[in-house]
Amino acid sequence: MSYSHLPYTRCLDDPSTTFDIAVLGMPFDTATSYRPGARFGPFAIRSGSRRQFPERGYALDWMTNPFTRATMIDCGDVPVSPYDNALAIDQMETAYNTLLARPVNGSASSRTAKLARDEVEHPRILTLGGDHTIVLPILRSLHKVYGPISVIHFDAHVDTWPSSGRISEQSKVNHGTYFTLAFEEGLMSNTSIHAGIRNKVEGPELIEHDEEVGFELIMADDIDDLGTDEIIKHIRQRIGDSPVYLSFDIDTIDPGQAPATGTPEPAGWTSRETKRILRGLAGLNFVGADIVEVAPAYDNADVTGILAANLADDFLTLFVTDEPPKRHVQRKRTLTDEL
Ligand SMILES: [Mn+2]
Repeated sequence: MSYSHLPYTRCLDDPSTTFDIAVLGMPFDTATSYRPGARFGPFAIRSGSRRQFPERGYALDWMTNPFTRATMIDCGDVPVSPYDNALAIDQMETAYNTLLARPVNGSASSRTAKLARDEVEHPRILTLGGDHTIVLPILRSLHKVYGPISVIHFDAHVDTWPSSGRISEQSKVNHGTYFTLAFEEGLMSNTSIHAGIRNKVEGPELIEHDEEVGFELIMADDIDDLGTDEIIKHIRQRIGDSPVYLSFDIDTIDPGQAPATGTPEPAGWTSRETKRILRGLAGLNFVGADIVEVAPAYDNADVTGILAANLADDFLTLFVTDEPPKRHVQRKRTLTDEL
């Protein structure tokens, strides 16, 4: 089945169907440090989207239906090698390059042409992971079109481990090092930001390294001191007008609400808080997005798959909206009247 009942086409092989936005699965999980299983993430997210329909896609919190604002399709999954990570990363980059080079359908307003080096409008891709390593081939591909870009990285972990000291070239590339490698390859501008961080590291020097790689840090706890509005403001200021990629690790969300992931960390944000922050990011220049690290073998009653599908709808909405929605739906009576 396709994501949110979108039309499914084998668009990697067949260029005849044009689109503005594509959903693409990357079932790769052979660079994971703890619990494996995110290769089944694309399946779980599509399965979690069964109750989402484009014709009933009007979200009251957004006050819009993203599916009416652009031509969207589900392109299925990239065939990735489960035996050879270097080959798999190459396969993912080739697939992303292929879709990024397709002409847009043109039913949506121009959004990426002003950001692209060739001044041509390029499609946007929402990738369903996969472990977080998939971001490296994606950033390599986006760099060819946009040059260095910013990243908004929702995660419990910084994913900027140093790449040195690993025993082989292949072991350097994993779901904790890919941002360091992306930095070393010049794929990112120095204006990226993490949100939701709460992992333990070897020592404070790792945070200095994180800054070198180009990230500012919003800790999970910051939500208690700053609130969602200040967090939104921080992210928007950091990113400004730059082309920006949104990468969302499901472990951002507290494991009580999203247990099905490879490296769960207690004391995360709730789904409601996170969705509110996401809505506040509308209007930034998004050139792509992903949701990663969903590993359904650890799920209960599909809660993680359903949440991931719901968040994926928010990412599609971020691709097509120009500003954050008004905060409240108009009510006939206020709560104070009722007291
Ligand atoms: Mn991650």
